[in-house]
Amino acid sequence: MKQTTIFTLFLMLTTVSLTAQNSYMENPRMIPLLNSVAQERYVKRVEFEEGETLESKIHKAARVVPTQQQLNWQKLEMTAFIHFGINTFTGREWGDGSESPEVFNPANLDARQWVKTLKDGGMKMIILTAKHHDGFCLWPTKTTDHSVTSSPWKNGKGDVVKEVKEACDEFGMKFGVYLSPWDRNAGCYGNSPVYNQFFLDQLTELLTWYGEVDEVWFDGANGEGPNGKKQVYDWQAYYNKIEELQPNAVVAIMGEDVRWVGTETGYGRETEWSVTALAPGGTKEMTAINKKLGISAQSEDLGSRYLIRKADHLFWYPAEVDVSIRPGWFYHEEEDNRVKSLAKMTDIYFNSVGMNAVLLLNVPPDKRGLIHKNDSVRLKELKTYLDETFNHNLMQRAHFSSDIQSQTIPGDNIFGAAWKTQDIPAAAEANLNGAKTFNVILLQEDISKGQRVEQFKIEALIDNQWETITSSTTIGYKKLIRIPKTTASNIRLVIEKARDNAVISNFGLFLAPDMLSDPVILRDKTGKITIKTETEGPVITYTLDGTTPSPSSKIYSEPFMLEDGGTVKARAFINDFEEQSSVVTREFYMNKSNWSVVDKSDEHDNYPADNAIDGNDETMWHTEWGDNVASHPHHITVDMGEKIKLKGFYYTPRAGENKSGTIYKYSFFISKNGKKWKKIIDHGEFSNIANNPIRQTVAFQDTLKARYFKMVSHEGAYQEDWISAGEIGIINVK
Ligand code: FUL
Repeated sequence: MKQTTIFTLFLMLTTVSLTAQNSYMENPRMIPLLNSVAQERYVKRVEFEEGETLESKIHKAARVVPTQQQLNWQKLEMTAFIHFGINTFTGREWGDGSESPEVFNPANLDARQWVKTLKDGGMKMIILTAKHHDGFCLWPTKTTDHSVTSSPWKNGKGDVVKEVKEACDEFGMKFGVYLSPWDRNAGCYGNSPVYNQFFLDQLTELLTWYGEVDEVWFDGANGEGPNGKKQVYDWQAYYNKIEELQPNAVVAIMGEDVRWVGTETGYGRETEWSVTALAPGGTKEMTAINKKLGISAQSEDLGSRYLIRKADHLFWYPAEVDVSIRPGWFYHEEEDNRVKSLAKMTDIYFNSVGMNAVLLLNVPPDKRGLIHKNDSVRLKELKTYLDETFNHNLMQRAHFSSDIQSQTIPGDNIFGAAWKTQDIPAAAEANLNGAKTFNVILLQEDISKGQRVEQFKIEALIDNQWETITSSTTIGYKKLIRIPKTTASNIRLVIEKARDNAVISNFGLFLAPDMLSDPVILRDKTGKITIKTETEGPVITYTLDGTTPSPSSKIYSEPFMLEDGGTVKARAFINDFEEQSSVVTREFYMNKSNWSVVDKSDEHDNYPADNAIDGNDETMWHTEWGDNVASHPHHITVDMGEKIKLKGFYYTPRAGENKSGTIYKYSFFISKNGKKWKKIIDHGEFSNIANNPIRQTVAFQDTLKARYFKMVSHEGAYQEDWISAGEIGIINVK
């Protein structure tokens, strides 16, 4: 069904016939052709013929269009994720499935508060983790006892999915479900046919018990490792079931409609093609296509001409940027003060929605079953900031040159229906009706016609001189560019390179309010602390006793020493303390100036093990990599110079984009004399580190005393033989 309808080449070179209109009625996934001129469109997929020229391939690439479902989804722009479940109560990121449902008891759960808070933050859909990797179901499923039914919450009579869906309906919010294919609780996981049926039954319940579902999210995560259970998922059967029960839903990540952008940082690509050579979903056919091209959702290039030359197919497979408002996906009390700052959230908005993607922002409710105030305040601030930025389009009263105006139809955007260029390069020049000051540029392509622009620039008439003020590559559904404040009387959009005539549906100019950026707190190996802000001028105050910095706290004027570690909190102020940034907290542990590496399994010449204890996240220890290199276990043994009281340790993956060598499973030992060792953690895991490689802190059950520690790796996050580490250190008791 899905296979034969949505993937059907929909090629029409004649006027719209009755048949086409009828088939659209029957099948809403097809795009209707409304004008009576000759059209050529490929809905969601195009296949090339053997030996097809690049020119002909590019011609087709410009005509791959989204399904109606994909188009509707793209227009949502901002959507929300809710991670809630067993982990909310155990403090973990990945439960192992052995948790007792007894721990699940969100006494004050109020789904209306979630939905209202997210709506007030500008979100248009909510996707709920109906089941995460631990297998605990938030609805009273008939497939397993491992669900809300066995929990004390509402005496086993509760249903989180139902409450969220009802609240969504009440507030006019779209609704989606996250159902983890990887299940660490289900006894049948690994017995492929049995688990596939179990999973289909769960899917059926979710897609038939609650009404309309707009997005189904299939996570690709699986931490089983080479010796774990091997489940062969029947993706096609899952897709067929969704097509049958919720034909209007999009299926994301391991699904065929919406693509994972490739990181969990909140940042998309500057060149973000929705028309990709990357084949969607997890079926054998699609996996084989990607294998042949050597690409994955994480590849930098998914749609360039270079890739198209090699490709046999192209797909409409747009990006979704999933990121959490906090460091973790689930709520952890200790992260209450680590809610991302407004500056960071704004940055994420511009780098997701403004980079041709949909933002999926996770806001995890707490143990009470409520969204914490720190998160709801930040959401409101974000909404206010975006409204203040976008409410006034300085293009509104601009005049475009007459040849352009003649092609437009009045509408809700500056070009009306669209400005369709004739020949490339093409320029649209506007007189702004007096000098205007702006710092944000908005561009949109009418993607119902395809995505075509490959290179453009913006020029402005500043003091009677034309200057190029910015340039970039793709546009797609939406491109937002922030530039330094610029005052100009005329502005020009130049489409320099495109796959066909560009269809620009919006061109806007805005003035975003000034933003106070948060302080950044840094420490070097000796323990010297430096605090700075991105923007110039703010006064910074800080505290070392855990209290919140206020205007009367100590003013930061120069670097200071913090040898034994501690908590530094800082805040920036502008306008005579009238406006303040958020509070930034950094926890530092003892400095490492007396530490030395006494033993290591191996090290690459350029990345010695010493780098793991030099106090600098930017330098790393890396073991040899490539074929025939030493594999796990790798280890490092550190002498801390004296006996220290410790209550935990941390591991910081290497800095930068490349996270190769990140450790997933490890053991941790301590010793007083470097001879007799005590194993503190046996085969522990850094949950979700593959997707979110940030600092991992591990607390011990008791406070311990040791002079030496040893960390041993058992498995890498990306199934590699080698390992890497930015920093490894201990959490000391003072
Ligand atoms: C990942 C999962 O492993 C995380 O726990 C989280 O659910 C994230 C959205 O996707 O793959």
